[in-house]
Amino acid sequence: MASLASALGSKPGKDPLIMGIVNVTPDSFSDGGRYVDVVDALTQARKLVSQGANVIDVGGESTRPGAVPVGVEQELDRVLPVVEALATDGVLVSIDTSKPEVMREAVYAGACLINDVFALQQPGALATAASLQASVILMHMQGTPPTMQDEPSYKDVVMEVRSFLSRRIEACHAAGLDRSNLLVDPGFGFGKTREHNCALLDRLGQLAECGAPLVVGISRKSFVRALARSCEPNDIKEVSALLALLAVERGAAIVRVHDVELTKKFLDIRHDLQSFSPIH
Ligand code: 7PJ
Repeated sequence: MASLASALGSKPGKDPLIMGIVNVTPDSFSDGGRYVDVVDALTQARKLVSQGANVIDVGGESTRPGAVPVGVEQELDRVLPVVEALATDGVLVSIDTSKPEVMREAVYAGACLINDVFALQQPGALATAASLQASVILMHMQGTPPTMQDEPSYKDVVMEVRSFLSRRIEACHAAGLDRSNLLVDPGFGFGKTREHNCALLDRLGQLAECGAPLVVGISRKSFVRALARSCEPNDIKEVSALLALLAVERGAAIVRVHDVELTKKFLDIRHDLQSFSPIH
């Protein structure tokens, strides 16, 4: 079976991976409950794979401010059938959760990557991830989802995010996680104003200095709307894909997106540009 490490590769200039987002939740940021049903979520996931997604990120709890918290059993009921079916298809599956029980069951069901917006800081998460030896995305967030957008504040957002991610890498290493299994993510929109998000994207290269592959999730976030100067779904989609391309140019190894087809189109053009260039 394909592994995340081999898909990511280690050569500089290696093609980035596209992570397709599948929410099995009634109240996620953008899907508005369309994929509540496990069957629908699976159909959506398979569609994203056919469009070129290399990894599918399956989430059962929304992190949107005001979202209703979900219990362990309910989250497991939502995500496990989807994880299991996709893993059986041979798809690389990421589990978007902060709960140790969900991490464990999802990895047992075939997930190869844990995507934790709390960077393994919730009780029991670090020890559980260490015992599973799966790959982990450590994401930065200032505050917690209910209030994180109230008054985000930084002296230098890029340096503070970088220092947090480096500290989490060290904490994970100390807990027994292999450094080669760690990925980092600045957490666009998680306790950040539009200016903070723009600074992070502009200086993304400085985050690569953490030494771990960079994951970037910008797709359809509210600062994309601001940059698009529009709320039209097509404009949001195009600007999301354009920003994913910019993130890759600045060092992102994985882009987490809703619109796989358009993102893939842009990344394929980048790939062709590189491969047709005689000096590359
Ligand atoms: C992110 C995430 C992100 C990672 C969400 C949304 C909000 N995980 N989960 N990075 N965002 N690693 O998709 O709009 O940016 S939920």
